[in-house]
Amino acid sequence: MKEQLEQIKLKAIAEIHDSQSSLEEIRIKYLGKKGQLTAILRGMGSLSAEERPVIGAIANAVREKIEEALAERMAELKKLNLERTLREEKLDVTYDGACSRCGHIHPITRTMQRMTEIFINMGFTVAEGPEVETVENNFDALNAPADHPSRDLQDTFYITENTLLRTQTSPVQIRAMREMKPPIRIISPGRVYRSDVADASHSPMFHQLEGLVIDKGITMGDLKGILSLFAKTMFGPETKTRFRPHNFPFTEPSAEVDVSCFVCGGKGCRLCKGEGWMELLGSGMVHPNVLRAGGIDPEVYTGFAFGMGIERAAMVMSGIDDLRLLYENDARLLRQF
Ligand code: 2NL
Repeated sequence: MKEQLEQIKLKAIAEIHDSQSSLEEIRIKYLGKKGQLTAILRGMGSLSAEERPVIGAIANAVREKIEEALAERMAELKKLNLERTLREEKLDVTYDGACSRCGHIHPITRTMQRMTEIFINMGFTVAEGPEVETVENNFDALNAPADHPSRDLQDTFYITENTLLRTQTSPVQIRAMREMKPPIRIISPGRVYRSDVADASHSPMFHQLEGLVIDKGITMGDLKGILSLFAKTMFGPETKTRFRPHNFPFTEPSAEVDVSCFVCGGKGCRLCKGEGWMELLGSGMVHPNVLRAGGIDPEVYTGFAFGMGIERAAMVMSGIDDLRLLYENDARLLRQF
């Protein structure tokens, strides 16, 4: 039995020493309820009274040795594991980050966002609508009679007899008039379409921002105040505005608004072609027929409206002289702004 115990000890210690993990399996194999050492202890009943304590002492010593070896190996494996983790998973916090080039906002989007922000700060909200519109919303409701030249002049993309690609964002305002009650203070930025051949200053798709204010007692003074404040905020506090009489079917009276050139301050330069002024937008008091088409009583309410092109403002502000450059998506151009 002594021999057996000695063998169990040597075998167990050797196994423990060689093991890379699964120490628990080894423990169970020798010291568990059905383990080899436990089996020996169980067999001790057949021993003589003199032998029993001797063998018992040896068996206990063997158990202790095995437990000791297990604890040692456990500590050793833990240390090895930690060393390996430190070696294999080390992180160099001084290493350069992966460098990816950051994109940025397109000049047209940026100009549209800037204009929108200015009007939002003046109490306007943004209204949106479909780009495929009805002829009713795009022309009829805007006081353009069936034979009005504007329908032909604005060479339009018709989808069917009654539907088209909107030529301006005014139909958004018509929809708003029908859905909201005055006071109304909205802007409608978005894409519009006209059947033009693309050149340096024309594109069959471009962007517009229109605005509409309707309430009791709105006058041309409100129009001038809002639009000159917009111009000063957009182009700088020194900016002057000039209101020239004009004619639109949807407004009466109508005015085109020029701003003093923000490059030369009005002296005349290359950008303003020696004029000192740059055309910014069209505007006017909403025509009574348009108010009626929007379900608003022109005897009770008045309003003003305006519309401006976004591309032109984006071009003068970023010094681009050909509209087509804005749509070519050439990264070499876009990266500059
Ligand atoms: C221009 C001129 C303008 C409007 C747009 C408008 C909309 C409604 C009623 C009345 Cl619902 N008017 N819009 C008014 C005046 C001018 O745009 O030259 N845009 C680039």
